Amino acid sequence: MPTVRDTVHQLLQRHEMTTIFGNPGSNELPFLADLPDGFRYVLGLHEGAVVSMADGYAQATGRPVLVNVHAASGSGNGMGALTNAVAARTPLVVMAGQQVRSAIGVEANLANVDATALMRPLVGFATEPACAEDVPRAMAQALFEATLQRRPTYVSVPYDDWTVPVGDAVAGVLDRAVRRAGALDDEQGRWLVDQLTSATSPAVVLGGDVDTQGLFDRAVDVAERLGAPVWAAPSQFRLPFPNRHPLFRGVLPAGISAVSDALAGHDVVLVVGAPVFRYHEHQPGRYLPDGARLVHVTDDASAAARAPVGETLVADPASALELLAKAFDRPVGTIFEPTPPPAPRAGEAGRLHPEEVFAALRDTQPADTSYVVESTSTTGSWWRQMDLRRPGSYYFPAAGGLGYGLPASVGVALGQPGRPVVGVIGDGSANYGITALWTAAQHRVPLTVVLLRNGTYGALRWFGDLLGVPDAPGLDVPGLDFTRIAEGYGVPAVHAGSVEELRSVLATPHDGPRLVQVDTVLTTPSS
Ligand code: TZD
Ligand code: CA
Repeated sequence: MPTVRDTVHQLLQRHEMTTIFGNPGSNELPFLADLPDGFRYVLGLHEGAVVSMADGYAQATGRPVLVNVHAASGSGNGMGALTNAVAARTPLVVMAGQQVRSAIGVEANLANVDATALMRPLVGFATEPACAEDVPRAMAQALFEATLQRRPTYVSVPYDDWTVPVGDAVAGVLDRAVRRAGALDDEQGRWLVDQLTSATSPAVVLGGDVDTQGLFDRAVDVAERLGAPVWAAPSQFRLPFPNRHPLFRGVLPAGISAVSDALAGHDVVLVVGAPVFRYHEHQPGRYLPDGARLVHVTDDASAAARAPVGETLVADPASALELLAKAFDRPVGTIFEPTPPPAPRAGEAGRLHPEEVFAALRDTQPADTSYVVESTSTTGSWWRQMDLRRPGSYYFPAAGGLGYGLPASVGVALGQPGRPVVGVIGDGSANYGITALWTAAQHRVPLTVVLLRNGTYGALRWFGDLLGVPDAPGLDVPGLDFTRIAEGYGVPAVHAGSVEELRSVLATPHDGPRLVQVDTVLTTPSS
């Protein structure tokens, strides 16, 4: 008779979830016995890195991914990284081992006491099946919930469950399929089109979902038909529109009044595939400029419910954009002539300006490169210099939780073999996910990590000024040499001391991972 373990292995095979990101403990070992051929276990050395690698891999492949971590301690280590996966709406199924059923009540070592409660604020669904026979169905539910809700889920499995035989009835779950339809109905469609035909000056705001849902090119088509200016929604984790397109106005600032100021003069603001909005620095004020209506399309019911303003259609952004493309069936008014970038600002002796680093990347890396960025004081410089025109070109920690960038760049590279990946990481951020370098070395992941070393938590210096705290302790990170750290994990590394050196290193072909460290001058995110 097949066991719980055989059945779950088959379930994972049927759903193509055979690349597992994990860091196991004793509770998890019985699940890993007899893994069929074709499974790949990508070991991460810390659960934060494990979750972020899986997040990058799931985003790059557009598929749900299984994460295998240890009970309370391992799950807890992964929770910071899970905040980003929640905000990015990444379908991760986090499966943790649990002590044997009879040992949970007495709180034996490594029992995960009240396992589901531990994760509940973050995950959309958490379960510890009531009996062993229910584990395969619960795993199927967790993967369907993750996909339908687009939110991580959590399953805690007592380790004595895996070898329990299951009857025929349980195998029925293997053949299940769950499909969702999310198109607008006719009346909703008419209403949406009316909003835009009656607008005198519409503005379009696009969220990361536009890119995760494969709508990057469709969004360009619709914006060109509307002839409307386009912004990326605040706190962007993916780029939904080519950043040098003449209709692109940039990423909206992440403050309430600042958004109103940026959108002033528009009477209809169409928001697609984003929450309204993911603010950051608190700048109280009106949510919208005078005379503006907000029309919102998202398939995220929670984002629809919590928005402070506007009318929302809960539907697939794909169906709304398709409808608009049909409704505005007129000759395309805009020819995509990219706005050229300005000359990069200069640094000082031995320290490059971040703009010089980004201009070097732009000029030396292939046009379809995916960038995973976790460098927080350099966003202004980034958007001034980069020229990103392809879907899947840009990834950023969606909830602002550091420790995503380095591991996610490994996950993205593993998820899209053949497409170049560059991680752009600050000397503060790198430390939270540093162990991902080891995984990159072990799997010979083709990846360039550009490490910007300004010696400080640059963004917090800027925030300190904003909040009237110019003298906070604990903001500098001197004395870190990432070339030596990287070499220690098995990743070849160089220090580039000048623009010429940097450009020459970046233009050199390489196999596997490499790290390029460069010293940079301090900038602010907005300058
Ligand atoms: N811890 C975690 C997990 N996430 C955070 N966002 C922070 C702390 C706070 N934080 C920021 O929001 S930005 C930042 C910190 C510590 C500085 C990052 O430094 P960096 O980049 O060197 O990576 P810059 O360009 O110097 O800002
Ligand atoms: Ca820094």
